[in-house]
Amino acid sequence: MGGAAFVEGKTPMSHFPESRVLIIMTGGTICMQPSEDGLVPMTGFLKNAMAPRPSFNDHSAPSVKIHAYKNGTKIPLDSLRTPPSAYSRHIRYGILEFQPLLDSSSISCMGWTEIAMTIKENYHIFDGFVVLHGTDSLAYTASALSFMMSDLGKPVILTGSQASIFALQSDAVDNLLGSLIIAGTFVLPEVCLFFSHTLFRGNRTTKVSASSFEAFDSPNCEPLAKVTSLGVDVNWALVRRPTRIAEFQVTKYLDTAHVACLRIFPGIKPEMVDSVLRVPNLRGLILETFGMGNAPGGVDGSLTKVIREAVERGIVIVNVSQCTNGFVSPLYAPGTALGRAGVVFGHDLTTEAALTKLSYLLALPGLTYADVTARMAHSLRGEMTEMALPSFSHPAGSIDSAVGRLTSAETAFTALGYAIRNGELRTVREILEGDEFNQQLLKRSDYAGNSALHLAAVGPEPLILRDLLMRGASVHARNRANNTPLYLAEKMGNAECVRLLKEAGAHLWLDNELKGEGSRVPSRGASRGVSPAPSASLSVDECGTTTGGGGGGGGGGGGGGGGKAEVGDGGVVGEGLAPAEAV
Ligand code: ASN
Repeated sequence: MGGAAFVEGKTPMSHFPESRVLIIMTGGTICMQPSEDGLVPMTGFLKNAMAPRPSFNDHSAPSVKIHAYKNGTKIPLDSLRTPPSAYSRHIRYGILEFQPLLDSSSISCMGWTEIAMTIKENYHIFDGFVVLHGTDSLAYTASALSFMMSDLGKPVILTGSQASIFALQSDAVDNLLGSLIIAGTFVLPEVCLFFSHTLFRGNRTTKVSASSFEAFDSPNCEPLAKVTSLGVDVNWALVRRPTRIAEFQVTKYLDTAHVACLRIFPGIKPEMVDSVLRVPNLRGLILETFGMGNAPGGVDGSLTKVIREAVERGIVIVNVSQCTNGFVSPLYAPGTALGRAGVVFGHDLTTEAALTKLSYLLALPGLTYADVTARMAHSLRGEMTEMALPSFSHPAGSIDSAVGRLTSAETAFTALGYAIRNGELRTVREILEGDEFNQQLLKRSDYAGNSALHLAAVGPEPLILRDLLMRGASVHARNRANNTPLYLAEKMGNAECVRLLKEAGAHLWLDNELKGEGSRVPSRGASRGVSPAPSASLSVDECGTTTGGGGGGGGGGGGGGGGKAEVGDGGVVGEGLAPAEAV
């Protein structure tokens, strides 16, 4: 993930655009230093831990200030930027530190609210967020944040380390650098956990080792991405996409005060379970059972009786497995008894996800007991594997002959570009029907970095734009000129597209963005059809979807200008992000 153009010790005039990432430092071993009282978190992480390291600081403009918001107040932050990554971008970042910094064993619902609200306040001025956090409760925090944040459109990446960044041998630099680069490069609209070169969906993770650098696993869900010597290999088919038009929202509170977790063991007495279930004001219990959801039946079924009575008192009881791998099933006889007693089967939820999901649902106003149990049994944020749905047939069977001859995603993307330009909603739908194409084409971009949504933003048919949004196209993707679909729609005066994009959470980056001021990176090859600032006459050809030149598709790099083949070989004109706004 090193930068091809970076020479250590030099401060090159960079031609590459910058992404902006806000780091939220909550504490944890990553920032700890030895003291008389053992390891304690140290403040000043940017200055003490990051500034001296060349991979975090290209010494381009050490005094540049950016701004961020905290509790409604705009505050200036020192910033640094990385050398250009393999994706031909710098990541400029600043840090907001918790006061006080915490060992993660002390994090609570208040800390989660603080993280979530900080992201909400700064959502419009950063491309992505990295949360530095101790590892001990990291999987709980990742799960909690995933439920608190709905309709997230930007990456939120949690990380930490097993050894302090100040230690000679540590995993801290790799974990932090990987998180920064991913957060600043890919529009991954999920709460993720990055550790040991692997990006996981946050609410699928669990801490599996107290000391190994491979501290986390996601036993029932493949990683979302892997970092290798070649770059970041994102499994786009797995990445969640928005399925409705809605703005990013944060639910501020979780009801962690009235839920508990209990691990079944051989010989457990019904009275023990009963006394937990009679804790005053208890509203929910996560029951960790054996294997596929087994619990001792008892000769007289007394455990089941205790559980049934609690359910009748309105306590939500969720069955999850003690095994890290696999899922609970109501197939076993005692399991069936639990099911009849009203226990919800949590399928392959981790305990961390089950506990935080239940706390989230119990905090939502107006939900009945039936609403909560129904939602517990279904995936809200990809935290559990849904039962298999009937698969769609291949699209080629149902579409007209021209499209039916498609042999590759590149050709399909070109066909999609033409259909968008011509305002042919039906053809657009036909091309996108079918799970395989649907997933790939929304992530693709042409040689100028335009996604299907960019093209629709300048096209004649707002219904196409709406359709793409409903299929999960990202409103935050940038083309190679660093422009978002909203910017292009504004520029074209497509009022309906502007309205829809804003409704879906899109925003302009700077007050002066439309004036095209202040943020341009010099062009190095302006003759490649990349329009420095798209003009009112912008056409699909200028957006680069024709079959000539760039070959109709830069590969599924995902947005944010992120695809390897999409960026860095000329004509890059920064418009959306100022290198760093002086405060
Ligand atoms: N005790 C530390 C914490 O969770 C462990 C770590 O970060 N590696 O804050």
